[in-house]
Amino acid sequence: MNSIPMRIDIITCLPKLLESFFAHSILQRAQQGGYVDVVVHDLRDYTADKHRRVDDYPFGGGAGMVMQIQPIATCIRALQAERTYDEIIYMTPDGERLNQKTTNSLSLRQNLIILCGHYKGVDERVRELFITKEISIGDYVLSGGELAACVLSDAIIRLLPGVLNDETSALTDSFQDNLLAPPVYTRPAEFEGLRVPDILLSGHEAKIDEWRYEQALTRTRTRRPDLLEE
Ligand code: 6GU
Repeated sequence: MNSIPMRIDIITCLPKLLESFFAHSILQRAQQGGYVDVVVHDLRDYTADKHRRVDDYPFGGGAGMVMQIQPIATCIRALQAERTYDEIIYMTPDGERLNQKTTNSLSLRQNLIILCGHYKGVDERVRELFITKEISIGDYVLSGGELAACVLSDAIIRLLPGVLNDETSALTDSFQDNLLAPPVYTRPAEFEGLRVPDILLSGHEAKIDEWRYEQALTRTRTRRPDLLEE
């Protein structure tokens, strides 16, 4: 290990949902390898309410419950007493849509808080007082911000140097350079008459790179022309 692990604190009313996600695969290895510390906080541990409630009816009436400011404020302030946070992120469908540029930039930060929204969302004053960034993972509504927090954390953590076995592999992902990734093949070289493109078997590195770049361009042009316009 050569540097301080990145720290991600996730605040949620469904801690179990997140714990199982981080207990597996690359995310588990990233934590065991000392690249990241993910700490999940149960909002109910921070409420002053004797029934451990973290939500209440909306002022002015209407459907759905609203997450109260008190437990969130208490939790965030307890965390801020321990370290300085670069961003306090609120996962919400009305946030800015997540893309690779944002995950790249967040992967360079040291300490992050991610707050998961639920029900009809959080009391607006939470956003005013604490939140520095609001992120959505797409134009559809999830039942809670937990899955979105997992998506965001995964996208960030895999970019931390050393987390992926092959360090160059995150650099050739789709969306780095605003291009989709080119097609890939592995053995066998022929399956039911379908052959791998000859160029990939040629051993000619420069030609292969060129082919991949052209494939990436074609694929982006046909599937996601919007990426080329950016
Ligand atoms: Cl961040 N939260 C919820 N509840 N739904 C979403 C989302 C977030 N992003 C897309 N849909």
